[in-house]
Amino acid sequence: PALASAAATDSLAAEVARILTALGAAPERFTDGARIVRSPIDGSEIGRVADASPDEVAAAIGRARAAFLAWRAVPAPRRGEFVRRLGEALRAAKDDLGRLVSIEAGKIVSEGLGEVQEMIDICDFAVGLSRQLYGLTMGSERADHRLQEQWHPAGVVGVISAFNFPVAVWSWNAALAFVCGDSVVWKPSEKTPLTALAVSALVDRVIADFPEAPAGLSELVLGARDTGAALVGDARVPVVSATGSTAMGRIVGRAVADRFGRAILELGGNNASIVAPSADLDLALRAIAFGAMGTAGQRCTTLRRLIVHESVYDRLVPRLIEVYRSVRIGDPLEEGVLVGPLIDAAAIAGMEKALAAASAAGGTVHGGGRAAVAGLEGGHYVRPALVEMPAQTGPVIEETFAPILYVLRYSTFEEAIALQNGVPQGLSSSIFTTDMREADRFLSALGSDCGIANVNMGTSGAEIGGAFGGEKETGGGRESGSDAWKAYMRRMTSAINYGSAMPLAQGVRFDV
Ligand code: UN1
Repeated sequence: PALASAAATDSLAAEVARILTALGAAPERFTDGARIVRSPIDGSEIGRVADASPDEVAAAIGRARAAFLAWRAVPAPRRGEFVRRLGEALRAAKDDLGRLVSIEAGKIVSEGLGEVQEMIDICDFAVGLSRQLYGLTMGSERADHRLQEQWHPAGVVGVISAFNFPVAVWSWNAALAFVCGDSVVWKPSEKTPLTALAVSALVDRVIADFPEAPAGLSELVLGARDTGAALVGDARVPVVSATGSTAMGRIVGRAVADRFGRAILELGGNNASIVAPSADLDLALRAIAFGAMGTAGQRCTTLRRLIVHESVYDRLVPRLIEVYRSVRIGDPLEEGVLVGPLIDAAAIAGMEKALAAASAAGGTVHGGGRAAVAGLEGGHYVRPALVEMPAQTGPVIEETFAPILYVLRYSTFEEAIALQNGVPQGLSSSIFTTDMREADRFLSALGSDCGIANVNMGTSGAEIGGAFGGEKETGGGRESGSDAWKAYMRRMTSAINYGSAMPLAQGVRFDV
């Protein structure tokens, strides 16, 4: 085992260096610095990076601000052409970048590639959007008057992203921001700076080849809390989009509000699926397995609570426990493995703590515990856990970023909805049913209180075309598709008088 892990160590670091170099990152950016980057696959060192000091963050914002002043004057469809080229560059880099995501974040290969596909998809969306930044015209109450609104670029957009989608979350924000005429300063998770360096090198090449794109259009600042605080506190950044924990969002939201900036918050989820009496259980089983164990339970959309009708409980839950027992855990780069490592040792500790609390609250735990993977002893592997809970208490109402699925029983639909909505978070939800009335009731104003509510699907794996985000402690922000772009622009309302009289609104008289 000692030899095997030494070999794995060499090969991961070497592969990371090859990919970063191929994508155009300067070697000193990923080999020099005080912060050691490790792969969760085997715990080996795969790079070293330097944190940006507050002064360096301020300088990056200054460059982004100058870039914004030029970029806002470039016609939106030309800005779309820039994003089209970014999408092309991502297509060309998909295999390399996807692999790097897998090595740095520990995702299985298919999910690493899927994450890059999500970046390509949002670029395509943004290209079309660049010709559809529509405002409205409204009928004026005054004769010979016209009312209209326009959407103008907002300025520098700050993006703070998490380790679990180390590159896609940047792209949902950046692709929209670029077509909206904004520049972007990105503070990625300190756990995944290498994928950020790769994307940043790729964008820099697209910028260099695009005559109207100013240097500073896309800035990267590496580091942890202090780096983020310098970005969030700077009044030259009118929009801050932050993805991560509710605790982080509370700090960011307050700091941005304090200077009257706009925060787009995408925070914790505690997503539930309801399995109704009429559900297609074979379909539900597969969807639940992906929702709860995919990305080793480390998506904000991960299925964390399963609310099962008492009439199907004994037909579904034992089968699910069997799937949990047989799922392949191990090296995410290996074909056939479905559950890779957690991001670090702290994540394992968090999972163990939640399982202990669940047991103490009367839960029956199936699975859980560390998983030994031969040759990868330094990695952070666990067995996914399914916990049958007597009630929605203790750790069930918290988000633990690990593969734990709490299972609850219900008897009436109202009870199921109350359980589904009975947590502080409000990101994603779903129902498995073939009863049309029940499905639509779940989607109605009286049903799920989440930003995302699916039918006969799991809670995760959203497409980019819809607005992504959720309510309550999830933060209320929306990113990605639909009209989420409006948060990256400022709205201007104009009244235009094309007559020679000067009537006042509301019939007010002011005759001088
Ligand atoms: C996240 O975990 O922060 O819907 C985002 C999904 C993905 C995005 C997850 N498209 O699961």
